[in-house]
Amino acid sequence: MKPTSRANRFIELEDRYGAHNYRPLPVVLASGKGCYVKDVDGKAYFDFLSAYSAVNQGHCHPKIVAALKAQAETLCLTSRAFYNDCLGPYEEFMHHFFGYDKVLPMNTGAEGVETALKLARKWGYLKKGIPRDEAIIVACEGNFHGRTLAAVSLSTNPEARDDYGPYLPGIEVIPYNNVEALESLLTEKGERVAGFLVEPIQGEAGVYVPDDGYLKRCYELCRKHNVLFIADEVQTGIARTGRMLCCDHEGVRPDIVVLGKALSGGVLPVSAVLADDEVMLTIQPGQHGSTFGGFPLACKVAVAALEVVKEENLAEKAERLGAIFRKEMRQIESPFIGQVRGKGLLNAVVIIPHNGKEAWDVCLAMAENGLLAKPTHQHIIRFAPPLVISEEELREAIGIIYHTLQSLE
Ligand code: IF1
Repeated sequence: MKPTSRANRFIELEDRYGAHNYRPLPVVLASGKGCYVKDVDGKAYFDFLSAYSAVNQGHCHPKIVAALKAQAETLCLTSRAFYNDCLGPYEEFMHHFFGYDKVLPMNTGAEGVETALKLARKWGYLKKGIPRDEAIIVACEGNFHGRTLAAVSLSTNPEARDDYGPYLPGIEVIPYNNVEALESLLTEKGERVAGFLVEPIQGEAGVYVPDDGYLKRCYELCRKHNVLFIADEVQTGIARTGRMLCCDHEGVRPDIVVLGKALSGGVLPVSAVLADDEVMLTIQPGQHGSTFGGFPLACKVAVAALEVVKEENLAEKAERLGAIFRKEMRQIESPFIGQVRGKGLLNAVVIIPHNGKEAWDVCLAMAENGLLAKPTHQHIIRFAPPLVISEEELREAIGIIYHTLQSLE
């Protein structure tokens, strides 16, 4: 896949003037609509990354963009030094939508995770009675919770973590999808553990779906040891996996939920932490905050984004189309296809190297044929289209994947 000279201009600019902390596919995008994006040469692609599940509602959803425009012309930012007429209604909306007493608004997913960890520590000291500065946060191997120093301190991925030390103390990392590991840790140190932080499906690890019942049993262990169960639903939430929250699949109601990405439909960085009063009210005025968190623009956009999810039945759609996607992918006979896994429209295919080609080459060839997806961990491709994709479009996209794999054999 060779970028055109027009595309190359933009690639060279990023290369020359931008930090080199990414290695994008050589595609330069200029517009998007629903499940499609177009590059600077006008070529259209299915977007099967959805900005890592931030654009579940599709690119430039008219209702969300309308909310953005209207509020942008009215009032964008006040800071939290004053009240504004968007935040309260948004918080009430969130209360009814997700069923938690309160919401704490932030911007990025990583900030949401930071907030959840700070809340857990506060609660640990003020309510659980953990001796000061001795609280433990438990996380899982293979996790991805963002790029801040706390998130990096939790990470077991050398690429994300190395040479950013010294790391945050008070962290224990246990294997994912292993109830016994949590049980023995809590039996040994439970009195000092404030929270157990977990992704209901590990996205970055390669869409690793834990066994049925894992979340439920972990939740019960947390209850038994008076530990907060903290779900990082930044990627799995907002209908992506076929339920509003991925934890809903197991009937688990986390003590703290972190949301981000598609909470705004990908229009602005909007994140949120949900909890009940017993936890949320441990943070008092002046003890946490953000200049932009809960800004009027974000509040209006988030309400519109969540209404779209409900109005267009995106959770049911993700469930139904996801089942079709996995069934069809498993039927493809190709030496490249290993395991196919996922929930709803958060899916991954393990790519077995063949003919000297690996996942990156498959992604380049798919891009050539009009479908964008990104490899993770060299041998896995994540397939996560916007949830507004129709069954017909999904089947067309599967056709592109199929023909691409055939052409590489
Ligand atoms: C990047 C991965 C996905 C997340 C969970 C918190 C955050 C994320 C479960 C932080 C962010 C992103 C960030 C993006 C790539 C991406 C990613 F491959 F790195 F792991 F989606 F799978 N919790 N995930 O997945 O949210 O602060 O970014 O808003 O390039 O870092 P953020």
